[in-house]
Amino acid sequence: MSETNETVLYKGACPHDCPDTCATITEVRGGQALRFYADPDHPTTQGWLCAKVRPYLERIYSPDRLLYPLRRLGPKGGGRWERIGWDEAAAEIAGRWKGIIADYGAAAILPYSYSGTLGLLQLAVCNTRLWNRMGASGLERSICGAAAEATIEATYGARWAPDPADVLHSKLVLIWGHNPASTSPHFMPLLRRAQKRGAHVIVIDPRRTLTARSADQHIRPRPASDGALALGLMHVIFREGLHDAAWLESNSIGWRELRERVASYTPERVAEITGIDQETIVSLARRYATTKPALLKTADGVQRHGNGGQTMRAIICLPAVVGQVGTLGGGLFYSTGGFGRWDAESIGHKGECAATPRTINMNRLGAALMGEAADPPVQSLYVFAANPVASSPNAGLIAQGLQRDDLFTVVHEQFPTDTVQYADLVLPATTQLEHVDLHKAYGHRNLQYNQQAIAPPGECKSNWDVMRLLAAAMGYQEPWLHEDAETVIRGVVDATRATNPYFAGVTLERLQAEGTVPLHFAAESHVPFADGRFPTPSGKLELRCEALAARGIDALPEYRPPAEFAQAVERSVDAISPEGQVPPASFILLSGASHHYVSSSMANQASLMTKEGTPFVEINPVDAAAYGIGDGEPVVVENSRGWCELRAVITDDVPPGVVVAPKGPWAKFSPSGRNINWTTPDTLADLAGQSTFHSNLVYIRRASDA
Ligand SMILES: Nc1nc2c(c(=O)[nH]1)N[C@H]1C(S)=C(S)[C@@H](COP(=O)(O)OP(=O)(O)OC[C@H]3O[C@@H](n4cnc5c(=O)[nH]c(N)nc54)[C@H](O)[C@@H]3O)O[C@H]1N2
Ligand SMILES: Nc1nc2c(c(=O)[nH]1)N[C@H]1C(S)=C(S)[C@@H](COP(=O)(O)OP(=O)(O)OC[C@H]3O[C@@H](n4cnc5c(=O)[nH]c(N)nc54)[C@H](O)[C@@H]3O)O[C@H]1N2
Ligand code: SF4
Ligand SMILES: [Mo]
Repeated sequence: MSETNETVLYKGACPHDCPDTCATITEVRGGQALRFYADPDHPTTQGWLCAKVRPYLERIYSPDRLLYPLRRLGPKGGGRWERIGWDEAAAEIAGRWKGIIADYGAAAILPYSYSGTLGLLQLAVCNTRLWNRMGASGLERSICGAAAEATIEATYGARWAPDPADVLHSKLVLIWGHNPASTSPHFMPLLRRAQKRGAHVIVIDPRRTLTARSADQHIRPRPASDGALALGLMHVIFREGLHDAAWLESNSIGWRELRERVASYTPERVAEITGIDQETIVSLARRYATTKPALLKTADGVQRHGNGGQTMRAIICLPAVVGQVGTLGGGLFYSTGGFGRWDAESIGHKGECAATPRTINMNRLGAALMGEAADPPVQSLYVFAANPVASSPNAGLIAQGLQRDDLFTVVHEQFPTDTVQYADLVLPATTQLEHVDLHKAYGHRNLQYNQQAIAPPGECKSNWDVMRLLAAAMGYQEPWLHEDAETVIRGVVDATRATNPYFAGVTLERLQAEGTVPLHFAAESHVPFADGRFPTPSGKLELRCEALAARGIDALPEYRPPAEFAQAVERSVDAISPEGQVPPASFILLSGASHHYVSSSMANQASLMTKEGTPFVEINPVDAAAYGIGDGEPVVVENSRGWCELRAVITDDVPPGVVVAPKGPWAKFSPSGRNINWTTPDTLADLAGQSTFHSNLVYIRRASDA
């Protein structure tokens, strides 16, 4: 950090939950960040930042930043605070925790964090060390991509994806349940170039997204019917002999059983399930099987349904069936995250600690606070790098749980979020410009070091510095709870390099000097799985997966509709309408990424809120007419879990029967003081404890019809 009057440039990494993990530069003079922009030399950042992060200094220097520790005055949620010092805060937290540990055991303490930052130090290390030492409850981190991670690891053995630039070799790009124009913007120029070079781009998404608009073809299945579509495509491919039998025979197990499984997924049946006509299904299958190289790029849309695990399983089998795994410009692109697998022991020191007493699924936070976690009850919640009241499912129940008088809640945050509102103690957090960290990406194959560019404002502290302070207050002596930031990062980098070949040549010194360091790929390992070796139990790509079978899961992909949709009729009778009226129809509500926020991060930044507009729900003109809803009119979206008010946007970007309200808006800045997560289900999917945000049936009425 420089306080001098010279201009100094600091290399950094965008910390947000976005596959692009952009390389940034902060220009500092006299201790002030004057400019913040993209590193022109980074292979995927390519010298530009997205609309969300370009005005980042607004966020860093926002007058809304939390600057001092605060203690609640008056009732929970009342928004009255007094400023306290860090020593007092740490002593109070340690005192409360020691009491809880004495009365209930450390399992009564639950740390809750997710993806405010994706840093090695500020997230991965802070998720583990202190809590392992304490013996606190563990958190099952399944709000985002758990089903995809589990199914890809089961089927392929590792989450390895091509270099994004290899799309320039693709002749077909199938983008499935993924909206990179908003969620991975740096993929778009590459996709455009591939398209100009003749690649045919197909988007499969019920909604006409920004990505779908610029595709050559847009296919719109009914939500959560994608599993049937994938099995139907395989049906046609096998029936017409378009599968790559030679590749399947030598590189996979279970392809004949899979062929049998898909026999019943005729185009007739699949058309009925998906709402896509038979000709489109057949021609998509033929095109996918015969245009090579064919890249299948998917992300998180399809897995956030009740049947999301098996849907992912079915989709990720496709590249194998057509022999595209391990080809340049072909294969599966979900995440590059598997290459940068850190050495886990050096992160969490779990081997030196007792077993985690229990694990609570983060999607069940409200239920856990309200008694589902009973033995012991959760008596203290420590939230950092997350905003569950805005971003987690069934948020009304979370807000209710957070009002329990006997719950001690600490929230470490940059801003006064919806979750901060319910804290007993609030701790002020640094931003990415004010701390160091190391990042790997899930959308490219480089490591990025983030230098500290400016001093923290007020009394803000980084996650790791707070962990160290709390460890000291608790009296924990282990040296690994007291190391400085660089020592921690060095330790993890060195340990990872010793076991992970992609870290060959990576050192802290190099990271600090170069900022961006590419992971190491030998020429023959540039294309994942090109050598036909899969780190699965069988060493092959497992279309039939015994490891899943051992967990009571179908060993082959299968399609079943999500239970929430099957129960539509009964649900409409029980608790929907207080007057006992049964509304005439329910809608499937999808709530994917907004264009201008990352989850709820940045959704308090005035310039971005203006661009995104009043929190809205998109409704098809046919449905709007049937309900007498006008464009721009306030509507109430509701179900048995809760309700919120949104602005109606009438558009055929959504098909009849489906409505879309993006995640992100804060409850406190929404018309009714609630957001869409007051309606989303906290039911778990068929696999990996995955969230099911999109398997959400809602009713809609005009707000004026009380
Ligand atoms: N601008 C922006 N960028 C982000 C984020 C953000 O909030 N805003 N969030 C970040 C995070 S945390 C994540 S996990 C990633 C997510 O990245 P993506 O997965 O690309 O984003 P989503 O919008 O969650 O889902 C993608 C699409 O799935 C579609 N979808 C929903 N249900 C179905 C279905 O049943 N079938 C099909 N075929 N499609 C379906 C939705 O309409 C949506 O367009 O993005 C990251 N990047
Ligand atoms: N309806 C609906 N809801 C969804 C989804 C959906 O598809 N639909 N998607 C889900 C997905 S994919 C995800 S990943 C989750 C994300 O959910 P969360 O992980 O809760 O992410 P955010 O809502 O962005 O909240 C992150 C918070 O961390 C804070 N923060 C940032 N950096 C730091 C730091 O260094 N230290 C500390 N202490 N705080 C920091 C930010 O200010 C922000 O308030 O949301 C989920 N919510
Ligand atoms: S949010 Fe994504 S695209 Fe935007 S700057 Fe960060 S990493 Fe890059
Ligand atoms: Mo996510």
